[in-house]
Amino acid sequence: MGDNNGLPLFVTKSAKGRILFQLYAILICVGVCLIFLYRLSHIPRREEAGRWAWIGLFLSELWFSFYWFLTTFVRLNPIYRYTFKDRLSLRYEKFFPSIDIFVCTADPTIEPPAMVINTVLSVMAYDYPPEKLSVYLSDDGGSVLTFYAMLEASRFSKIWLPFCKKFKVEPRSPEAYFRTAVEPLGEPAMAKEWTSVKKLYEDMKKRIETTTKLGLISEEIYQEHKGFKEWTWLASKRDHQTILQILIDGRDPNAVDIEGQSLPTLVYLAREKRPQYHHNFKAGAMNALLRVSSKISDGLIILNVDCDMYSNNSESVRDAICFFMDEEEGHKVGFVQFPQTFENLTKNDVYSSSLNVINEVELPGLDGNGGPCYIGSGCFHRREILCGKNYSKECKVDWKRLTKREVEQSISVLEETCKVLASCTYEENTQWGKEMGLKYGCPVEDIITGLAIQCRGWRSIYFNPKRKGFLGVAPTTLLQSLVQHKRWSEGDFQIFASRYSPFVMGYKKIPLKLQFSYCYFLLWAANCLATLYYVVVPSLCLLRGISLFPEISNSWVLPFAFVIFVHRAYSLGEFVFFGGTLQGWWNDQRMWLYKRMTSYFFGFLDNILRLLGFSKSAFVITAKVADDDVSQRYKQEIMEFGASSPMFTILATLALLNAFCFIGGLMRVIADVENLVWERFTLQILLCGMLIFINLPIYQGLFLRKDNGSMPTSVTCQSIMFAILACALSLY
Ligand SMILES: *[C@@H]1O[C@H](CO)[C@@H](O)[C@H](O)[C@H]1NC(C)=O
Ligand SMILES: CC(=O)N[C@H]1CO[C@H](CO)[C@@H](O)[C@@H]1O
Repeated sequence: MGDNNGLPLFVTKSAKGRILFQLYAILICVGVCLIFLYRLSHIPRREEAGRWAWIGLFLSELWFSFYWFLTTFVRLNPIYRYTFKDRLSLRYEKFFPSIDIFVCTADPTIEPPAMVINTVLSVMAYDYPPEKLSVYLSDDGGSVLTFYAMLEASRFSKIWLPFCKKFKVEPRSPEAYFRTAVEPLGEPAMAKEWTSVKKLYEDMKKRIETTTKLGLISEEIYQEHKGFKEWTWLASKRDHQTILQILIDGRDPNAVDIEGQSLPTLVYLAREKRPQYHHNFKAGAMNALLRVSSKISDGLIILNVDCDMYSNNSESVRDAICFFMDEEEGHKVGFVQFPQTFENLTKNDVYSSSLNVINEVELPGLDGNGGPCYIGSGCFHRREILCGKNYSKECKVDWKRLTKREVEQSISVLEETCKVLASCTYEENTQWGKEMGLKYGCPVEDIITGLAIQCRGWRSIYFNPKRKGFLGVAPTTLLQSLVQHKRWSEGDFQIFASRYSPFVMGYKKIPLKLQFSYCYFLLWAANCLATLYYVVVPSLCLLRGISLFPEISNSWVLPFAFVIFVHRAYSLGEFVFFGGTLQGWWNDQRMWLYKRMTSYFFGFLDNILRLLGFSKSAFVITAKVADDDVSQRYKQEIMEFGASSPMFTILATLALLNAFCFIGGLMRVIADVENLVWERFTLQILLCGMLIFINLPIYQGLFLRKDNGSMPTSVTCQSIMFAILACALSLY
């Protein structure tokens, strides 16, 4: 049998219906031009009221059109990738590269150890030769509880890995598997084994959760592993020595599972932390892992996953190396990015956390325009590329010729040599954080790291299989979601306004169309001003009796109606085509608005403040556990307020403001109905009415709901005051 040499290991396909999309784009373009024509030819004269409001509206529309141009640009040429794992296996099964998997966690209260080890176990159980697999956990919380959980996981893996093979378990996170799986029928012996493993898992989980709740390690457990001694001198999570424990040494012939098969290497690392040294957040942790792993297993490929993103597909590694090992294209590939997908979404996805449109349309679009960005989790890199290597044509790797470097040292010597690599001072006067490893100095370090790799000449690949490779936990409250987006948009905009901007760093290094596509994401925050303007000014003008749109009987209404209708219809079509519901789309529209009015606004503001030298950007982790009450409401898709936050004050104020303006405006046109005043205000009334309609959950939260998730009284009072004040100011 031939090994079908010459056939590629992956194919790339273009999206269908591109002509239709181009047609849509041209139509919108024409509509927008007509709107501009109207705006320019109807500017109110100097002495008329509303001249400035008009000009402001025009500027907002200019911004929207520019941003629409970016979104369209991203969508022009989406591509989709498909792999051939059978060909890979035939050709290379014996020559697979070694893989190091990095899992990062930062705080045992926000990221419970029981969840972390489920991720760890799921990646240990990849369908891949175990001697070529190493799993590293970086614990920036320096928590003995996480270490204890890892110790438990290292023991449980000896049962779990053979169990996965025997029962063809999918997904391989025990929690996710046992949550839905039912006991297999058939042989009683099999059923018995299945039940006993389930029981073992549940016992382990209970032990970990009890210990976590207690917050300390019992004397009994303390004696079980020498590693616990490290915590005897631990001052605090911000001030401690490096803790490095190799829990399973894959080279050790005695490290086998219950069936006698070898096990992947498993390492726990809490890098050194000292108050006088900046730790550089996750980028710092990743760089420490890069150095430590280079001494222990030195895997050629590196996968990094967030601790809440378990592997949902045991073949993802094989998928990824199809790209790296392809004979024609593989040597150009720098990294392979999987999408971020979530398991605990509700049907209509009330906070629009699914990222479906980004995952299914925009990232394939980026891939078509030159390569997706690196989004921090679920990404496979080649080690040397992550460490700063430039692309050249001679970079072709002969995977069959690669010899594995053997590490001779004993485990304790190895642990000692590696500790130095994770110390605070190691990076002083080196290129780490600059030319090597992940870059420092930005809250979204992943984006600039990916961009830098592309600028060094490497191609990146976006791979979005039907069955998702990694599943995480989506935010379950409105505030979490808004804060998360604030962080993203702020960091993105910070990149745009720095020397890492794709137009500066990528100049002549990546295609212009990719530079523009990056900007689509980097300019999220900049949308806030135009949106806020559109939400506030037309409504206030309605209250005051200033018309800003053409009369309903005027034919200039047509371009407005056409653009709004076609644009939204396209958005709805796209959303539903990729598995959304109608209600889900409506929720998505609402979140679109809320993000722009709050997250992006604060992200933008913080950037401006930072540029002026005021505040420093701080990294907030989003909580991944929720109490019962909150998750109950989440399941019922009731919007969660419940905390006082300036974000909510803004949302509530604007919702009330629109309600007041709507009532005021209606009264005005009804009073003057015989003069056909309503004709001049129809579009403004519609806009205002639409905003009220989309804000219904806010009015409920303000006035109707009595549960803990309703709007706090302080927010209600403040927002009523502000809204009345704004209306009064605009009237007088
Ligand atoms: C996760 O994997 C399971 C099978 O193991 C599959 O049924 C499910 O569809 C996957 N989830 C996603 C979101 O792809
Ligand atoms: C961490 C978290 O909030 N998980 C929730 C995800 O959603 C499911 C139901 O959809 C809940 O049961 C989990 O508690």
